[in-house]
Amino acid sequence: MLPPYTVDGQNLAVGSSIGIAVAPTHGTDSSSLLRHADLARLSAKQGGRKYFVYSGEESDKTAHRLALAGDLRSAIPENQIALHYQPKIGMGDDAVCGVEVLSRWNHPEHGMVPPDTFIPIAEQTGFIDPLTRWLLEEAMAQHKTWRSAGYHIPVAVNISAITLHNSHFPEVVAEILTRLDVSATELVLEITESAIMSDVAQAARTVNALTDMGVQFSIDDFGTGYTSFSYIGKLPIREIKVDKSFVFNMLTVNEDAVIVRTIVEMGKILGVNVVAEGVEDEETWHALNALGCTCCQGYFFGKPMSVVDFDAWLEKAEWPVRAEPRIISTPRSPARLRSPAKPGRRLKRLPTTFVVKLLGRIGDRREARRCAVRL
Ligand code: G
Ligand code: G
Ligand code: MN
Repeated sequence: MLPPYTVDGQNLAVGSSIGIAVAPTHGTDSSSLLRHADLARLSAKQGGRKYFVYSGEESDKTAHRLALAGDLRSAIPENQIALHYQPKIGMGDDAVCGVEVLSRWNHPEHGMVPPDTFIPIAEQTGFIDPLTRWLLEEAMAQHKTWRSAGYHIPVAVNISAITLHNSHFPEVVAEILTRLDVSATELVLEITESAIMSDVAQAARTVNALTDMGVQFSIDDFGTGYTSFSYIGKLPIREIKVDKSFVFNMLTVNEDAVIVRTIVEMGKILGVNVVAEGVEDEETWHALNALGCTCCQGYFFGKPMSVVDFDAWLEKAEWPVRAEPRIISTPRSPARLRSPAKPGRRLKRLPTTFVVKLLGRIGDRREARRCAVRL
């Protein structure tokens, strides 16, 4: 692949995909031929292929995506995108320690379009940055509303790889926080391992610039990506979120239990908080508490809810909410992590076989061995 161009601070990876429609098999007039060639082009792009010949079979799904892409731009002005909030519960005091924003698109014709569908479309159409900016504004405004009602709730927003690699993103966040008068420590940005790995140098610049402002970073879906562990140690990450696929069956599947335990131990060693997502029952919550997990999120506490439902959930007060921020220590500095003495001693508590197994499952076996040996 060609290296990306930098235009006005944005890294633009330029690629091309060709869609082919042949007359008369795929159409006998110019408009149907062009439409079918366009659908074939989109299929090529989605499948990561250079070209695609129109087949007709995939057209319904692709045409639907093409229509959604056209509708997405008017979704914000027409109030179709809603922010839903899912609580995170802290261990120890069982209090709400934050919420995650999960966006929902209520399409006038197609009903609820899930983020798994529309976020990739927003990414492909260049709409993800304006969408994320709008989501951040809404989320921070909501944080302020809760604050004036006596609830202190830090808010986490999911950030796409494209936004993470936009060198203007820190300025955008700074502008929103200043304009809305919200402290940066109230904002958590959830990024995935694959987003970091797709351009480590730019990811590090963005994460460092925002961390300097006080914004906190969380690594989402931890354990499912293609991880290089050395990067996690070098970035000032505040928390890692154990992917729900490991949490769902941790009480019954030994391998999942080992992975969860290992990630929690690793979090303790690295000095980062560990959030378990996908906690669906009380037993799992107790088990995670016993392991020393920092925080839990899942249907057991609450599903992602509209703000009205979330406020009703808060009123029930099953899980208390703080009125004031907890004192938050600054994320550990990369320099401290690189110092070998202390981590080396503490790492002995973590059986190397666990690490190898975990990292091997995660992906890069060579890196796994290197990390394990270094431990
Ligand atoms: O809420 P749900 O389980 O349907 O979310 C599915 C996926 O979509 C999750 O991985 C979540 O991180 C992602 N997602 C939800 N809302 C947003 C958003 O506002 N921005 C980004 N980038 N991803 C989101
Ligand atoms: O990828 P990310 O971690 O951002 O995805 C969060 C998504 O996981 C949310 O959209 C939410 O719908 C889903 N989720 C959160 N808790 C649970 C849970 O306990 N069970 C299930 N099945 N899904 C959950
Ligand atoms: Mn998330």
